[in-house]
Amino acid sequence: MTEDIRIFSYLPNPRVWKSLITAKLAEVEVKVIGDKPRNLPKWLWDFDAKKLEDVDSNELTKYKRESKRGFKGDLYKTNEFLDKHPFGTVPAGFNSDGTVGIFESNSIMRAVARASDNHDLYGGTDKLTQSRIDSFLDANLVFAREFQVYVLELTELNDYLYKRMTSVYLFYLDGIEKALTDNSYIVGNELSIADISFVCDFAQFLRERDSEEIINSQGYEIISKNFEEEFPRVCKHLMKLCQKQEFKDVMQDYLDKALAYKK
Ligand SMILES: N[C@@H](CCC(=O)N[C@@H](CS)C(=O)NCC(=O)O)C(=O)O
Repeated sequence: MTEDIRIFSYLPNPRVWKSLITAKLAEVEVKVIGDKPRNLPKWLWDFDAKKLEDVDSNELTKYKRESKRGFKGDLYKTNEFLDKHPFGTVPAGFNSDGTVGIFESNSIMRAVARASDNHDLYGGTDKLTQSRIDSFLDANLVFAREFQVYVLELTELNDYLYKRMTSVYLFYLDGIEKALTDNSYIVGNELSIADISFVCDFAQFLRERDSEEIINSQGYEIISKNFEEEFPRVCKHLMKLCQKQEFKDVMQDYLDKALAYKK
């Protein structure tokens, strides 16, 4: 079976899980190509991504680019890749023949949802519901970008970064808690890609609990320390979604340790 969407990324990657969970629920074919994070500098980033050992060594210098975010040193990206992915990031999504690049994990997930015959996960045919889902996806990206910086700087925290992350966390979770007051899902009473995106990004954030010692050694507390008590609806929602088979199949035991956290 040919794929509807192809994704190149380091793996495992919660940003890719958004698309994989959506694909399972909406019966879409997604092909994922990638390798462990530390091995991605040894790949040529392209629609037909391949290991550098399979590329003519005389060609390599023309693909060499300085990494910008989340990687150190050089990466190897084709001009075609950068044409389709002007920000040069992974996960990098493509349509089935590689003529269109789709970047930003929420947008790749949306492309997967749109590729399905069944649009229930993305508001069905109701344009306003689709727009409301988009609103949550935007709010989620702001949160995700902020904690990407926090995670990358985790061994060199400072008051500015820590306070900023704390306020973004409280702002975002407060909104999700309110959204869940009268609804069983983030948008209304049906599962949508807003829930999928929330679970994948927030699960990644909760893994700050694995770094408690590093955070404490710099004189700070983990930001999610009181998550269960402060945001009971969000917590219940996260647990409920993680128990769904499609989420479990993709995320496996990723959250077990963070959710078993004892203060
Ligand atoms: N908000 C983006 C984040 C993507 C991103 O920042 N990717 C980084 C790795 S974590 C990257 O590909 N960096 C490439 C580089 O350093 O050149 C998403 O959700 O897809």
